[in-house]
Amino acid sequence: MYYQYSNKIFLISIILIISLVISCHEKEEGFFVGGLEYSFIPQGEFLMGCIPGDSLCWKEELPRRKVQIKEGFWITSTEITVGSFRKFTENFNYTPESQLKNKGRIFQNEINDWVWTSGVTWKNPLMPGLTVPDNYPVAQVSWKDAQKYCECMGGRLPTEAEWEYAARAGLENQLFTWGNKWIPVIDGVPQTNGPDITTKAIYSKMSIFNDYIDHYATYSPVGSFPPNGYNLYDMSGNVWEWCYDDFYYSRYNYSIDTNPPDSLKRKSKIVRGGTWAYSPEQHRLSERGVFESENFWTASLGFRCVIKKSKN
Ligand SMILES: [Ca+2]
Ligand SMILES: [Ca+2]
Repeated sequence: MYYQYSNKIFLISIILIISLVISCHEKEEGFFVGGLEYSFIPQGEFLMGCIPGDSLCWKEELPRRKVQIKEGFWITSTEITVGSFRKFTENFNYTPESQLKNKGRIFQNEINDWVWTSGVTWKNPLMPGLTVPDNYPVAQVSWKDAQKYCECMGGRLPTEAEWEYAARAGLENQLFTWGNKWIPVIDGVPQTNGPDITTKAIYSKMSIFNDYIDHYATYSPVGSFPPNGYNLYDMSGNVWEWCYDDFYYSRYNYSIDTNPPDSLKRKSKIVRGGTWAYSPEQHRLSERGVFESENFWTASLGFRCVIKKSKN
């Protein structure tokens, strides 16, 4: 009797595991994982860091140097969406940290600062009780949440070098994904979901691209603006994106084997790409944001994933 019962448990477990794998790795036309498309980025090399003449270049974006990407890789064409992230939490019985702690970080215009607020989670990223549709980028996710999702999909977060290489798409000496002009408009078409006039109408303290209107005060559905040359959407704006790498203040000047000074040691991670919120200059392709690697998530921060596999 016990033996039969054990066998039944075993069979049900196997079926559950198989169905989890299928639901996590559902294949559609092209290369899709978790319901999201991945684009192939070929191997190559590029110049990483500030372009010449960038007056807003921070010290930690230097020295500009040649970096080799020795193997091609696949990267999510869009930011990870609310819908895909929800399926991941259901399929893997995973509870994101914002949900566990029932709090998130949002901008409060009155005090011109970001504050932890209860009832704000990845399900309600902007205010308690307000959900966002499934095709919007997931935010209020910690580095651990993001890396866990990517691992489930068979990958990991992009390294900082992979991220910048993919974002530049072979274009050298470019300040932004759309070119070098501070107005993100080409032929009348808005090029990024950045802080704009519609954002300013809600958050008057935020700085915006001058006279820019993209019609999204906060998030936009992923893929709402033109892609770069690698078919990647929202490498500029919408939400900032976690990278795999640790951050040291002058990491570019230290080899991985070198211990930075104590004052520079922080448990921090790199974020890239700028957001819908606050600061236009953070959209520069070489801009390196930094947030705590533990116990941190915020309304303007999401991610995408890298999967290493051959092109064919
Ligand atoms: Ca906007
Ligand atoms: Ca983005």
